[in-house]
Amino acid sequence: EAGYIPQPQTFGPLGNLPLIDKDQPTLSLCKLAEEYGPIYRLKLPGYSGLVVSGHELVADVCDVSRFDKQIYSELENVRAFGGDGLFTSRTNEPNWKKAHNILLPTFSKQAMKGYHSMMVDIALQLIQKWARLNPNESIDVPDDMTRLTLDTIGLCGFNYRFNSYYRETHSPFINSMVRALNEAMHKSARLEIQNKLMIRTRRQFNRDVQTMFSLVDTIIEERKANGDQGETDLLARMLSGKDPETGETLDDENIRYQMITFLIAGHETTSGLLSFALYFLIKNPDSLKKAYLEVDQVLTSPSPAYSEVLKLHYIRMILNESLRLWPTAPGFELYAKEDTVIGGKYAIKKGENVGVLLPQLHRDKEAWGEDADEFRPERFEDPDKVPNHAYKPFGNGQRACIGMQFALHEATLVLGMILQHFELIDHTNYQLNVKQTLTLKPGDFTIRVQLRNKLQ
Ligand code: MNH
Repeated sequence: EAGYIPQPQTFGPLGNLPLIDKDQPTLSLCKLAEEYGPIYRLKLPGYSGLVVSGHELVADVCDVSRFDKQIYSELENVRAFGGDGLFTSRTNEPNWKKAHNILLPTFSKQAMKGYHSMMVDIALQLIQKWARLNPNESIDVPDDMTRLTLDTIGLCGFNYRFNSYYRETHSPFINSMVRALNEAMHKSARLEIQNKLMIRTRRQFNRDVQTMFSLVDTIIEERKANGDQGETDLLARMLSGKDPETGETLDDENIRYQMITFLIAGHETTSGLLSFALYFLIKNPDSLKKAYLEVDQVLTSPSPAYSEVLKLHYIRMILNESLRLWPTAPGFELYAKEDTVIGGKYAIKKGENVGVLLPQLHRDKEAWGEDADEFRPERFEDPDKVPNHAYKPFGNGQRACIGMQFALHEATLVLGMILQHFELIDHTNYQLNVKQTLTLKPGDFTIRVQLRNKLQ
C-alpha cells in the first residue's frame, strides 16, 4: 500500500516557515519529527522536500545509486565564498571529482602523521593558556575551542598562524566568515522581496566575501612567490597535486575556494564537537573517571606522540557518542536521481528533496535501544554493534566528510591533553542550551579548571 506522508500545518505562501525557530531550525525540525514521525513533508518559501529521521528510511536514501547530495538554498548562498569547493559543489561539476581525487590522500588516516606535530603545537597553546588562569577565572568553552580548531586548520592547512590565543578579538577573517555564514543561513528564511530591500546587509555580505578572498589570495601568492620550501601542508599538496585520472592540477580560483571551505568546515564543526564532549564529561562522572584512567595510562609525556593518540580508545568513544547525541553538522540534503520508493511504501519523485535529520536519527530507539537519549560511550566499544545507518555524523557515501580523520585525530589529541592536565569544574551547574549557526554548539557554556598536579 502507498504510504501517506504527513505535513505539518502550512501558512499560505510561508508554508511551514512559522513553525521553524530561525535561531534553532534543527531543533524545530526535531520537534516536528516527534509529532509527525520519521518522514514528513516540509514546505518553505523556495523549498519543498521531505524530512527523514528513521533508520530504515535513512538506509534507503543513503543508497548513492538512487540519491545524490543536493545543494540546497543555504548552501547555494555559501557558494558566494565556497564556490565550487568540495563542500558546495554539485557531484557532477568537474571540479568536485578532480578535487576529491587530488585531496583524498591528504586526508587519509596515514596523512595525519604529517599534521600531528602542528596539532600538538596549537593544543599546547590552549593548555598553557588554561594553566595560567587564576582559580576564579572561567573559560568560555566554545570560544576557546573555536580558537583552537581555527588555528589548527590554519597551521596544518596553509602554514598560517591565526594566533587566536594572542588576541582579544577574533581575526577579521573570522568575523567576516561568521557574519557571512549567518547571512547565508538567514537569507534563505526571508522572502525574496525582503532580501531585495536589505541593501546594507547585502553590502556587508559582499565586503565579508572580499575580506575572505583577500586573506586567502595573499597566502596563495606568497607561497607561489617563495617557491617550494618543503611545506607538507594542504596548500602545498593543492598546488602540486595532480588528478590521477586526468593529470590536471587545481586552478588558483578553485584552490581559493578549497581553502575557504577548509577554514569553515575545519573549524566550526570540530570546535562544537569538543565543546559538547566537555559538556557531557562534566555531567557524566563515570565516563569522566574512565577517561582519566585511560589518559593517565596512555599519555606519559607533555606532548603526546602520534601513536599514543591512536591508543586513546575510550576518548574516541566519548567523541563518537557526543557526535551521536549532538551531531554538530546536524543534517544533509539529498535529491532523488529517479522516481523511487523508500521504506517499501513512500513514493519519491525524481528531483524531490530529502533532508536527513541527524539528531533525530541518532536517537531512533528502534536502532539504538530504549536508552537512546542517554550518554553512553560504551555503545561504540564494538564497532560491529554500531547501527551504521542510524549513525551519519560525517554524512554519507562519496560526499561524506573528507576531513573526518583530521577532525577525530585533532579532537582525540586535544580532549586527551585537556584531561591529562586539568580537573573540570562545572561552576555554574550548566544547563544545556543548544545554539545554531550553520552548525550546533552548546551556548553560553563556561567551566573552570584546576591543574591536576595541584590537587595531588
Ligand atoms: Mn566535514 C562534508 C561533518 C570536520 C571538510 N562534513 C561533511 C559532511 C558532514 C560533515 C555531515 C557532509 C555534508 C553534506 O552531505 O552536505 N565535518 C563534519 C563534522 C566534523 C567535520 C561533524 C567535525 C567533527 N570537515 C571537517 C574538517 C574538515 C572538513 C576538519 C576539513 C579540514 N567536510 C569537509 C569537506 C566536506 C565535508 C571538504 C565536503 C566533502 C565533499 O563533498 O567532497
